[in-house]
Amino acid sequence: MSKPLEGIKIIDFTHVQAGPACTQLLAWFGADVIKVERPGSGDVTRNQLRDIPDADALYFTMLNSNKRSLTLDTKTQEGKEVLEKLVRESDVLVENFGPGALDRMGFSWERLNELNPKLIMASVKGFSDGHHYDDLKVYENVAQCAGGAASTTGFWDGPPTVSAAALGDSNTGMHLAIGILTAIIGRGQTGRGQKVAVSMQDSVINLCRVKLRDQQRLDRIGYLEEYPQYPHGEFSDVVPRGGNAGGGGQPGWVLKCKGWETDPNAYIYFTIQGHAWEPICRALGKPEWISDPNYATAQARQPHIFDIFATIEAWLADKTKYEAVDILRKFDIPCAPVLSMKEIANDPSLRASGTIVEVPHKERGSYLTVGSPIKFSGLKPEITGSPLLGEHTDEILAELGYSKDQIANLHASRSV
Ligand code: CAO
Repeated sequence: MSKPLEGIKIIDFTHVQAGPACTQLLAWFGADVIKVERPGSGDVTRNQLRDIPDADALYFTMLNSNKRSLTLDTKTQEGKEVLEKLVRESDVLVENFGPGALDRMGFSWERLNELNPKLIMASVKGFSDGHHYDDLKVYENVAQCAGGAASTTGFWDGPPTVSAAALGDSNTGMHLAIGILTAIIGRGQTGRGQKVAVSMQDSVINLCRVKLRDQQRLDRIGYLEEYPQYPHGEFSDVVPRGGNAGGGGQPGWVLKCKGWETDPNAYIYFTIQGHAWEPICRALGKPEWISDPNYATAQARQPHIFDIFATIEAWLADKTKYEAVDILRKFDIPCAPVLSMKEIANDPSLRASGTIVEVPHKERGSYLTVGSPIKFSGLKPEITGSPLLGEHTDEILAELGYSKDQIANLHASRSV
């Protein structure tokens, strides 16, 4: 099976999560991704949260599959020369260092462009260039707070809350991947590379657009009818935290199922889609609600939506989350069980689709990781284990034209 990105060489100067998530995706689709790491230590995540002594941590292995690893100290003269050669032969350089780090290293965009005008340089930073916070270093939760996600997540009587989903990190990496692919297509038209920059704040905001929608509605009419605060509670002048309310025109909530007292995930998400009201009433054994004026329209239901959810919960009390979904799916009701990570890890459908895969690793044995969430008819990405630190150093140097003696000298000077 052909890999569409085969032949694209990427210098992967990334670390932690945002950058590595981007380059891993491109590697899955066939790009030759060369992870450049500091000799001796490498990406900090190799050592963070280790579960097996002396073996790369899952934090690293799950973000760096399908890549090759080159150790290179880019602060030595010899290291800089190797990087320059690599830049001349590559299509893309991806980095997510702190602000200014690449410039300090001597590889500003201007310099890279001079070395290879066809090169695409792709950067992740916490804030966009020129933003009043553009000097800040940023991690996941900082971005979620700066991007509007935290102020609108959680319950109204609790503090701003961050999501477990990596909205700041992996999400930014996915935006960057789209930018890189766009720049590659652009290069096909102009023959020139360009700089692609994505900020973590901007990427979070892009996912929080419905909350920006809500802010403008609130400014105009003073209330938001799909939030739990409506119609009995108070609205201030900012979008409130709405708990588990549905974000669109369909009310929904997380509802208890059989066993919730002891199982923290014995819940389903239940959505009341307007046109599905009749099937919902039939599923619940409440056919009288179909034509009752207090229930028949979405507007009539909203003032007592939590009473309706309580009735549904009473119906769910003797059903497991799986049994409930099996009944509700027959009535075309949008719903799903709340799945734990353990259930996801063992889900046969996710294994069959390649979304969760088990791959071999030289030190760890096999480990579980994510496969491509994007499915193609003409490509089935094959996920391989992450590289050991410097595993491909000599191989990559030889490809760049270094002789055995020169490679030995680079090792001796600790530049690789
Ligand atoms: N050889 C020599 N030096 C190297 C090197 C190599 N192969 N690779 C990196 N370095 C050096 C850099 O040149 C830089 O040195 P200086 O600060 O002296 O110029 C340093 O290592 C890296 O600095 P950093 O600021 O990137 O690292 P940090 O641990 O202090 O900060 C982070 C980490 C993530 C907060 C910061 O990189 C950042 O804000 N990145 C942008 C936003 C981002 O991507 N955050 C998401 C991280 S995922 O949660």
